Amino acid sequence: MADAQMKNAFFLGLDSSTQSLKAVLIDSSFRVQGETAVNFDRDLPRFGTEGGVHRHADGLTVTSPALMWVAALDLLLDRMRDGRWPLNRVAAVSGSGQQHGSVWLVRGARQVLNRLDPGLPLEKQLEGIFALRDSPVWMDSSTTAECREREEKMGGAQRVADITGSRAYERFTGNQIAKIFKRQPDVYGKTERIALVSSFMASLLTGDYAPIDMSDGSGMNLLDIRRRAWDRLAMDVTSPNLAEKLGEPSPSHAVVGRIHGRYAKAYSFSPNCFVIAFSGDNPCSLAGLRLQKVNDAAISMGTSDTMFASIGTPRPSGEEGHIFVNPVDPEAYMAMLCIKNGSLTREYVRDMAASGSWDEFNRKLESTPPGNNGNIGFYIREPEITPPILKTGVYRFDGAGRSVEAFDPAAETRAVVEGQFLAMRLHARKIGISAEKILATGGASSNRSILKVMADVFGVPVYVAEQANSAALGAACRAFHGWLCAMKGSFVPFAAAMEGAPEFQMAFRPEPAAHRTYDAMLERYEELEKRIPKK
Ligand code: XUL
Repeated sequence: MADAQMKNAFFLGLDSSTQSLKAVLIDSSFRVQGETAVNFDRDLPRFGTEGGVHRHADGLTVTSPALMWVAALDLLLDRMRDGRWPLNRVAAVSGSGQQHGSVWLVRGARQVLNRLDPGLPLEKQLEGIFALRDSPVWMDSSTTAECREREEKMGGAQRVADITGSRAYERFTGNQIAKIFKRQPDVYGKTERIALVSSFMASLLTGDYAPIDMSDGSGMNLLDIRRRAWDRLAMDVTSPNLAEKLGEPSPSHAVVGRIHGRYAKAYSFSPNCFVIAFSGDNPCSLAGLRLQKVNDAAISMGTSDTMFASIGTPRPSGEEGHIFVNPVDPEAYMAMLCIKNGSLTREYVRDMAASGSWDEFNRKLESTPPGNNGNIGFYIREPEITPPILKTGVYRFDGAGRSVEAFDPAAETRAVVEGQFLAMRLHARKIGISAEKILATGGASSNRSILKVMADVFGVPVYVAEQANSAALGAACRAFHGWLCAMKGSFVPFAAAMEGAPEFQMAFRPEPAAHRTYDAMLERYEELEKRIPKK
């Protein structure tokens, strides 16, 4: 039955990221049939965000208005309808969300969701459901005190990592919850449900509280990643009655409901359309890039840069990196590093050293030799996550290890790109990622000059996913996978579900001489990194 239905079916992936809400529609041969997006700053200027967020005066707190995500969903759906997408043939929808962000829903919100009206904008219907108007997002780094407290109460950073997959991190939702419980007890008290961005977006579609999936749920410092259940101690040190407010976590491939009648009426979705658990953007990218073999790694270059890989046995580090439950294989895990100084930092150097032009940036980058004549730079424009460097600043060292004020513009362009990949290689090794091939994705993956440095630093072939939106595409693939599992009545391996998906294109093989230069440079980089002021 599944095979016959599959031929005519479409699968929809949404990606609620920091700066935009995107949609990708695929058919059952994984061909992209539609793409559209809502950019928060441009399309919803009344929310006053910059890059999709509000940065608060303390320099640490970063939030987004939760209602903006609601308004964005209607706008996105309108665009799909106006673009005549065959929404009536969508068999399943799933989604991706920026990780760690939390949405605080007030008592009674569930009834409001249940009763969504097709005739009214979502924003009007849902403006009253939030216990907290401004949702903390992953860029927030205001919870250092809560992190230290968690590590102390749970028996140290390594112990927290052993249980939850990561030591306590400022942006991880459990620490954000602990902060709100402490500083805004009234908000905590009136909250019925705390959702992640991913599960919140799923809730808008099902018209009910959708569960947090285990993969995105691993980014909270609350889930026991081996038992795949909330950890009692981690919950107890956070806040009272938390399990009730979070609900039970669900496997990432599970059907969490059918689409609410509102969307059937207003946008002609089939009332049978399944909603598959939404997950985090990095887990969804792993699905979109089909990383299933151990040591197949990906580097995603967006607002933040991340590097991740599927792994079999988790070896969490009490110092850095993350281990999450794998989003497409309930037995496996994924390892990940998040580097906050990603595209905005590359753009800072482009503006400073290459008159704001990528062409000029690339020309300058290519005019310099691998190894940059020994020059190494650290561009910490935002408090950094990997390695943890809270104090912002730019640090430059010449070939003799002397601190210098500036490089010439060409050296500046190479220093930022080499520095980012050397940091990834160094820190990925520490959480058990030893890449044998790398799939590049995200905005900067279309920049071939940058990809060449990536191949040479890691010494492995670099492939590109022709679809730059790997999180949205991954969400669509997960919609397909979840639907297939539901139709077959049992778990179908993701690799089998994805048979027939197009191959990725190789962009570069490493040049052995350049790679040797980087082998030697890595040690110097590690030494210099220790000299950077961290706080
Ligand atoms: C991952 C992380 C970021 C966000 C951005 O831990 O914080 O990659 O998911 O979208």
